[in-house]
Amino acid sequence: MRTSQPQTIYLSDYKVPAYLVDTVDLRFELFEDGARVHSTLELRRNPESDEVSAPLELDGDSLTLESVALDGAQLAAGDYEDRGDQLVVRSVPEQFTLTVVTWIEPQNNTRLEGLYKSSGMFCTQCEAEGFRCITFFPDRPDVMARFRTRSNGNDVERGELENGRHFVTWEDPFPKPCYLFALVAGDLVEKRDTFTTCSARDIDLRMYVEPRNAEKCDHAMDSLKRSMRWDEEVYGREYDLDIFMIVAVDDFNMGAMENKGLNIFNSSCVLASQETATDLAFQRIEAIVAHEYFHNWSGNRVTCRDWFQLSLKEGFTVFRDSQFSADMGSPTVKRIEDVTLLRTAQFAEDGGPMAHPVRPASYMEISNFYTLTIYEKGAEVVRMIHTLLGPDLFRKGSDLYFERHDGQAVTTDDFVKAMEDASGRDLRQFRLWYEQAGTPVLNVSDDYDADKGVYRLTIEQSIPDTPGQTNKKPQHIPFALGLLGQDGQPLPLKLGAGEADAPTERGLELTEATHSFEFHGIESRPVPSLLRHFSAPVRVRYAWSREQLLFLMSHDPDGFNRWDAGQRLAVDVIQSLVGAPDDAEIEPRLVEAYRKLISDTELDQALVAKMLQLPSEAYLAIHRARDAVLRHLAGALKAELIACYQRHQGGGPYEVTPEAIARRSLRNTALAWLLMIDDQEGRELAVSQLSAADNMTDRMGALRALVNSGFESDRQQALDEFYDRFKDDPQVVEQWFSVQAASDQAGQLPDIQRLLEHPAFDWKNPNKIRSVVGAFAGQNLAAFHNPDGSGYEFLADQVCRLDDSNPQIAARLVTPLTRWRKFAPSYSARMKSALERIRDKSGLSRDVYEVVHKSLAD
Ligand code: 0A1
Ligand code: ZN
Repeated sequence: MRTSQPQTIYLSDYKVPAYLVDTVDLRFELFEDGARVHSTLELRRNPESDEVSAPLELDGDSLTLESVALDGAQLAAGDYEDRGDQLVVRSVPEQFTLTVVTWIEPQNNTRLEGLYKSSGMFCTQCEAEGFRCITFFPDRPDVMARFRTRSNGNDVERGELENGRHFVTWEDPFPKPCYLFALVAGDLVEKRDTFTTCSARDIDLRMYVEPRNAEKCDHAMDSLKRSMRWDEEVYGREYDLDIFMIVAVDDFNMGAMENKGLNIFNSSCVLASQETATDLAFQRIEAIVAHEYFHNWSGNRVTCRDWFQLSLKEGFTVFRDSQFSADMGSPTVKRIEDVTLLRTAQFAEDGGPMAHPVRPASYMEISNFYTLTIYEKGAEVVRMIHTLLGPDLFRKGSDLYFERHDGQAVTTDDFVKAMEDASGRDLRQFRLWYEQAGTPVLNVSDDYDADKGVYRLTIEQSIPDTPGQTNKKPQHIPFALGLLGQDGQPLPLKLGAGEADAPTERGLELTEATHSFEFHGIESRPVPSLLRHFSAPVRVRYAWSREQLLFLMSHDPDGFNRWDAGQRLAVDVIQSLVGAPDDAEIEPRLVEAYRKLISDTELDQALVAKMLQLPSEAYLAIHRARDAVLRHLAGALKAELIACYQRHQGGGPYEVTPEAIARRSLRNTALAWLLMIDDQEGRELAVSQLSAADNMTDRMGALRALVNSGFESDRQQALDEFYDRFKDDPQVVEQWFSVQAASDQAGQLPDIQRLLEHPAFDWKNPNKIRSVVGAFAGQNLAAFHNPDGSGYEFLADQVCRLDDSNPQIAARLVTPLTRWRKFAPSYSARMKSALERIRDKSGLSRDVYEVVHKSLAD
C-alpha cells in the first residue's frame, strides 16, 4: 500500500542503466505458506553510462529480504540498504556476482503481479513491473539477461516437463528483459502437437491446462499453427526455439502474456469448445493466440527501451494480429470490428482526462497505460505507415527493422527510421502521430461547378486540445476516397484536366491545415465516399444528406464505407429523436433501408450481419432514442425478421467459418429484435432455440434475447436452467453473469447486488469482477446512469473495495466515471462526487490515484 504521493516519471529523464545483468540464475523453493527465491546475478557496470560511481540500485516490491552476498561473501547489514522498494549496495566492483535471497507469499498475492497462485497453480505475471515482486532486480526492459530457472532444488532441463512433478520451467538462450520471465507449476495436463517451420525444423507445441479443460485446447492449438505459418509467409519470421508452450490460468489481470516460449493466457482467452464458447470467443481466441505468438518477434526479439515505447511492441503487434485475422476471414468485417472498437472506446479515451499520445511523455503507474491508445491507435499508426509505403516497401521496412534491432531494446523512433530508410520516404511529420494526443477532426466541404465539370473537395484538419497539449501541428494523414456518379458507378478521379486512365480510388495525403483537391471531367454532382477503409483514425465531418447516406449504403464499392454510411444514417436518425415525443415519426427511409438489407441474399451475409447492428449505446451515449428506433424497426420489419430467422436456421453441422458465423449472427440479431418488442412468435423461437441449441452462440443468442425481453418468467427460467447446466464451467458462468449485468431488464442495481452475493462470484477473480461490475458500468448505461446517482455510488464502493486487493483492476473499473465532464450537470455532479469519494479513500493505490486525480484535475 502506498504511503507517499506517487511520483511522475518522464520520458525526458531517460538514462541508460548504470549496471547491466549478463545472467540470472533463479532457484525457487515453493511451499504452501510461501516461496523462497535465490537469485544469482552476474552484473557489470554499463560502459555507456556516465554515472561511473553510481551505487547499485535494484527494484523490489513486497519482498522480505533474507540475505545478500557479493562475490560469494555475505554482506553485513551496514553494507547494503533495504528501502523496501529498492535494495541499494553502495560499493561494488566493475564486475561482480550478487546473490540475493528473498521470501515472498504467492498464496496471499491478490494483485496478480509477480508470482501468485491461481486455482492451486503457481504462475507469474511480470509485465510491466511484476518481476520486482519476485526478487530485487533492475526491473526495466533495457536490461536484458540470460535466464536460467530451477525449482525446489531440482535442475530442470530446458523445456522438459518433469513427469509426475507437474512442473514447467524454462531456460532461455536469448537474453531478455525480466518482464518476459515466466514460471508455472501445477497439476496440469499436457496437450501436444508439432509445427514444421519453413526451414524444416520441428517445433514441439504444448498446451498446459487443468484436467477439466483438456478438451478445450484444439482451437487454440490450430490457431497457433496458423499464426506460425502466417508469420513466416507474410513477415518472413520463423520461430526460434524448439518448444513453444501455452498455459491457461483462471486468475489473470489481462488477456494473455507473451513470455518467451511460455505464453500464459487468461482461460477465457484460450479455452474453447462448441458447447461453451461463442463465435465471438472463438474469433477472439484466434486473435489473441496470434497476438502473443507474433510478439515473439515484435516485442521479444526486438523489445522496448523503456515503457514509454510500449506501443512499439503493442501497436505493431495489434496491427499484425489484425492483418492475420483479416486474412483468416473477411477483411471488411475485421475492419468494421476494429473501427467500431476504436470509435467507441479509443476516441472516448482520446477525448477524456486520461488522453495521452501513442508514445506518452509521462506516467505515474505504467499499468494504467495498457490502453486503447497504445494498442489500437498504435496499430492504426502502423497501418497508416503500411498505407503510405504500400505492402512491398512496408515489408522491406519490417525486414530492416528486425535485422537492424534483433536482440535490442529500442524506441518507436527506431521503428519509423527503419521504415524511412527502407522506403526512402520522409516520415518526419508523420512522427507527430506518436507525440500528439487527441483525435484529429477533418472538416470536409465540397462544391461542384457544372459548367467546368469540376468537383472541388476542401479538407481542413484540426486536433483538439488534450491534457497538457494545446495548439497542435497538422499531422500527415492518408486519406483514401472515391466519387460515385448518379448511377452509382465509380468515377475516374482526374486531378488534372488532361489526366488519362485515372483510378477510381485515390490515396490522398494531407499534411497542411487545409487542402483543396479538384477533380476534373465530372459530369454531374457526385457523391463522395470519404476516408475509405477508414484510412486514418480521425473523425470526418461532412454535411451528408440522408439521401447521400442511403445511396452510399447501397452503392459504395468499399464495403467498409457502405457499413459506415448505414451507421451514420442510424446515428442521425437516433440523434434527431433525442427529446422528441414518444410518438415522433421515425425516418421511413431508414426502415426501408433495413428492410432491403434483411432480405438481401446477394450481399456478403457477414457484411449484412454487421450492417444490421445499430451503433452501440456506448458509442452514442444515448439509451432511450436508440431503444425507440430499435423497437420501431423491429415492429415494422417483423415479417422480414421471421423470414430471415427461418432462412438462416439449420445449415448443417456446427462449423466456425465466416459463412456459418454470419448465419448465426443474422439469426440471433433477428431474434433479439423480435424480443425487443415482446413478440410472441419471437418468444417461442427463442425458447425452442435455447433447448435445441448444439452450440454456445445459439444458446447465448436465445438467452440474451430472453433476458432483454419483458417475458419475465421465461427469462428467470432460462437463466436458472442455463446456470444449472453450466455451473461447473467458470468461463460460461462469466458469460451468464455478464448477460444479466449488461441488461437493462435484468441488471438493475438490486439484481447486480444479488449477483455479487452469488456463490459463483469471486472477488479475487478479475473475470468475474469484469463480468458483473465492468459489464454493469460499461454496458448497462440506463441502470448505471440512474438519475439518483446510485450506479455511480455503487461503482465507487466496488473500486474502493478492490483498490486494496487488486489495484490494476480497480483502476480500470473507474473508467466510466472519468467521463463525467461529458454529461449534463445533474449527472456530472454525482459522477464527480463519486470520484471524490474514491480520491479520499486512505492508502489509495498509485494506479487508482493517477486515474482519479487526472480525472478531477482542472
Ligand atoms: N503484453 C500483453 C499484455 C499484458 C500486459 C500487462 C499484463 O499484466 C499487467 C499482462 C498482459 C499483451 O499485449 O498481450
Ligand atoms: Zn501485446
